[in-house]
Amino acid sequence: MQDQIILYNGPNSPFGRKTKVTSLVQEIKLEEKIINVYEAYFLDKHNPIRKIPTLMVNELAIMDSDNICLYLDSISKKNTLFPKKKYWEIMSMTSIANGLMESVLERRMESIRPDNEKSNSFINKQEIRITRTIKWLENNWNNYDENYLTMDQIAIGCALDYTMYRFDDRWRSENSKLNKWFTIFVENDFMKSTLPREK
Ligand SMILES: N[C@@H](CCC(=O)N[C@@H](CS)C(=O)NCC(=O)O)C(=O)O
Repeated sequence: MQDQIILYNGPNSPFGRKTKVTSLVQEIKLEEKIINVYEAYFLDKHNPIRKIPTLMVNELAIMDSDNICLYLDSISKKNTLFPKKKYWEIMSMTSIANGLMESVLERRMESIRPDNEKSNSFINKQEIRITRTIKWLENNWNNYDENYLTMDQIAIGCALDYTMYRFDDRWRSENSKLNKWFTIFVENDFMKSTLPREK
C-alpha cells in the first residue's frame, strides 16, 4: 500500500516553501494542508514544538524542514539534491540560509509587537545579521553548479525571496552576483508556483 504523505504548511513560511519546492522537484506526491499554526492544536500530538512545516507519513511525524527535505529526497527517483561529493558544503550553506530565514522571521515577529513591548535593539541585531549574511553569501557562495540543482540553492532562493517579502529588497542592488543568480533562479516553475502569499 502506498504511504499517505501530508505536508502541514503555512501560507508564507520560508521553511515550508523549501519542503514544498523539494516535493515538486523530486516529484513526490503529497497532500499539502495550509494551516494556521497558532491555532493548530491537533499538531501538538505529533510535534510538541508545533511548528510548520511538519510532515506526516502515515503515523510517522517528521519535523524540521531539513529532515523533511532529506526524507523527500530519500524516497525520490530523481537526482539527489544532496550529492555525497559536496554534502557538507551543501548542508552548511543550507544552515546559513535557514539562519537568514530565522532572522527575517524574528525581526518581523518583533516588529509587529505593540510599541511598548518591542525591542528596537533586537530588531537592529536581526537587521545587521540579515545584511551580514547576504553579503557573506555574495562573497563566499561560489561553488554551486548552475546545471545541477542542490538543496542549498533551493534554501538560499527561498531565504532571499522571504527577505524581500518581509524586510526589503535593498540587498539586490548591493550584491550584484547574488542578484544575478537569484533573478534567473526565481524563474523556475517550482519557485513561481510557491510564492509566499497572505493568509
Ligand atoms: N527549524 C524549523 C523552523 C520552522 C519555523 O520556525 N516555523 C515557523 C513558521 S515560519 C512556525 O511554525 N512558527 C510557529 C511558532 O513559532 O509558534 C524548520 O526548519 O522547520
